Amino acid sequence: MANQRGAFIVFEGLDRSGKSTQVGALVARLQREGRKVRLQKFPDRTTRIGGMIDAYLQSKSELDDHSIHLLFSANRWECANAIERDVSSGTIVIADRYAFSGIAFSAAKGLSFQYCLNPDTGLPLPDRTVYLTLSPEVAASRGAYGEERYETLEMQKRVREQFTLVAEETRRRHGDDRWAEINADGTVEEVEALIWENIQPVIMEPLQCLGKLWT
Ligand code: T5A
Ligand code: NA
Repeated sequence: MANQRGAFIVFEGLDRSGKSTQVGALVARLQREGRKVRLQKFPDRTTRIGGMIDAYLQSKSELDDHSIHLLFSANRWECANAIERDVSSGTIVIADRYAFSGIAFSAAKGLSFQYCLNPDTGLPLPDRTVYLTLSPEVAASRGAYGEERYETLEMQKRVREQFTLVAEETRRRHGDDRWAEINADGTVEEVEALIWENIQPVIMEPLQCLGKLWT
């Protein structure tokens, strides 16, 4: 299977659900196994558009809700070719957040769901999205929210509701296999084991062509 393409796997989840912790552990594990793997964080704050997003999230600038929504999407589009190129050359690409966060956060602010979905249409379709859920009790036990915009209890509650709709939409358009919900209440090692069990088949199986999101 010399020409097998790499999988494209996305991690989404509520605040403090441990996305970055788990993405880091998974990348390290795949590297130890000798797999070609690349981590892609969204927002990618290193690009010029990413710099504008970073300033907004830190409340160093103000932007209209539509403008910032489109910037988040543009930030994904500027990375789309690299994702396609890497998976087709056999590299596994692991993304820490993606278009699903884009919809959930902007719709939670009151933009229409369909408006939020549109600009990401045609982006590389993840082979699987792992959505990490956290019970409100465990979330509260992980300490205070950070300083960034959106890190309030009220906003997180609305985001959680929107993610339920995002999950339904993804399953309806792309099938049940594309979206996996993992309970992230356990220890880092327990959650890591659940994730590995879930995504191992996706990484090992030969995959069809990379699909296009929302098409
Ligand atoms: N956004 C993003 C949009 O509005 N539109 C978009 O299109 C996109 C892509 C920045 C913001 O941008 C918004 C969403 C966000 O509000 P970000 O930079 O990904 O996005 O957000 P972060 O603040 O970095 O991520 P989170 O706060 O959501 O944290 P993580 O990555 O879920 O959690 P992690 O791994 O950093 O862990 C949090 C804490 O918990 C501990 C960790 O050590 C850490 O202290 N922890 C555990 N503790 C106990 N048990 C476990 N199993 C634990 N796992 C982790
Ligand atoms: Na994170």
